[in-house]
Amino acid sequence: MSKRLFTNASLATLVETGTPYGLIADGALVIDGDRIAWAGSAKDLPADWASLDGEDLGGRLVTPGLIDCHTHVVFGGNRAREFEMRLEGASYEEVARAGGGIVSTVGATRAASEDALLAAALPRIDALIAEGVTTIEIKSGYGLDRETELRMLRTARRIADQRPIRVRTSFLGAHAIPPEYKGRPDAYLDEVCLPALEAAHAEGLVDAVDGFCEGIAFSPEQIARVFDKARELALPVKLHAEQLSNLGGAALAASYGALSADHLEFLDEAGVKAMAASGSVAVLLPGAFYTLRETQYPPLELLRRHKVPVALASDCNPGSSPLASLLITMNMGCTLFRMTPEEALAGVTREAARALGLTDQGTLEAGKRADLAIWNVNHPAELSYRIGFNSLEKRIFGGSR
Ligand code: DI6
Ligand code: FE
Repeated sequence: MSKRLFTNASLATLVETGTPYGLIADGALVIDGDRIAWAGSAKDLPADWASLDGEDLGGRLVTPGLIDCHTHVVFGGNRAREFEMRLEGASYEEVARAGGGIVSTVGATRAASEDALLAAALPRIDALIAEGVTTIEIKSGYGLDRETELRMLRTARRIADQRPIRVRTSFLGAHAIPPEYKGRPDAYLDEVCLPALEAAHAEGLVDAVDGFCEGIAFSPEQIARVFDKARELALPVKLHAEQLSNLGGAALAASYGALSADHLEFLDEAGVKAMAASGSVAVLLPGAFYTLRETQYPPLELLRRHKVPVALASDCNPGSSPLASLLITMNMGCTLFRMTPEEALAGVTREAARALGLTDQGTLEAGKRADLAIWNVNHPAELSYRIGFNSLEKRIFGGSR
C-alpha cells in the first residue's frame, strides 16, 4: 500500500537530540503503510524515496499526533450545578462530602445505557480529534458497581470503532466509595472493586489499573490492595496522587513500577525521588488545578532536577476539569505551571506516550506509527501560546486521511 512523501515541512520530531523540539526546519517525512519510514532533513532524503510524488506542506509544522494520557470522557450527566455551588463558596471537598462530586456523576452514569454513554462521549472525542489528538486514555470509575464499570470500559473500547483514534483504557474502580458502601471502603474493594477488575480483565477491557489515593477516596493501604491484584493480573498501574494532600501515593505507585502518578500538586522531594527511581511519568493536569482554583503548585523544579519525565493531560471529566482541549491544557501548563512550550509539547506527545507505556508513538522517527498533526504555524511555541485558537491544518491517523 501507500507510500507517502511530505516535503517542505518543519518537523518537531520530539526526538531528544539536544535541539529544541527535535526541530528539523527543512524537513521531509515518508510514510509507508501505517508507519513512519523516514523523517529528516530534506537534503538527506534517500534517493528511493525522493522519486515519490511529494505533498508540499508549504513550510507547515508537523508534530506527532497528540496524546491525551489521562481522561474520564465516558460519563453520564454533567455537574454545572456543582460549578454554581463552588462559585457560591463551597470547596471541592465540601461538595464531595455533601453527596455531590464524583458520586453524583456515578448516579447519572449508572442510569445511562452503553449507547447513551457513547453518544455523550463522542462530541468530547470529536473536540479532541479536531485538535490533532490521535490517542486517548479513558478511565472507568463512575460506575463503582461491577456492571457499570464494565459498561464504561466497553463504551471506551467502542469509541475506537466509531472514530479514528486509539484508545487505552484504565480500570478506576478505586475512584470513590459508592453511597451503598459509605464508611466501608474495604468491603467495597473486596465485594465490588477487585472482582470487577478481574471480570473486566477477563473481557480484555483493561490496559492499566488506576486509583484515587486521597482523604476523600482511598488510603495508601487500600490502593496497595488494588495494586496487588493488578500485579497478580500482570497489569500496569498508575495513580491519582497528591492532588489535595500528601499521602505518599506517588511513592507507593512508584514502588509498584507505576507508568505514571498524576496531579501531584502536593508531591514532596521524597516522592519525586521515588518516581525518578522507578521511571514513572509525572502527569500534570492543569485543567483540574485551574477549575479548583488550587494554589499549591506541582513541584516542577524538583521534577526537572530529578529528571522525572513530565506529561500533560486534560483530565477531561464532569467535575474538576470539564476541559476537552489539549491545546488549552498546553497553554495552562505554561502559564499556570511555568512549563516551557517545549516541555508542554513533549508532555502531550513523547511523555504522554511514555505515560501510557506506548513505545511506538510520540515522536517523529522511522518505525513509529504514522499518527501526525500538521499545523498552520511557523514555530512549535505557537501551539502553547494561543488560547482558544486551533491551528490544525490536517491530521493523519495510521498513515491515512
Ligand atoms: N481526580 C480528579 O481530578 C477527577 N478524579 C479524581 O480522582 C475528578 C473526578 C470528578 O470530580 O468527577
Ligand atoms: Fe483524573
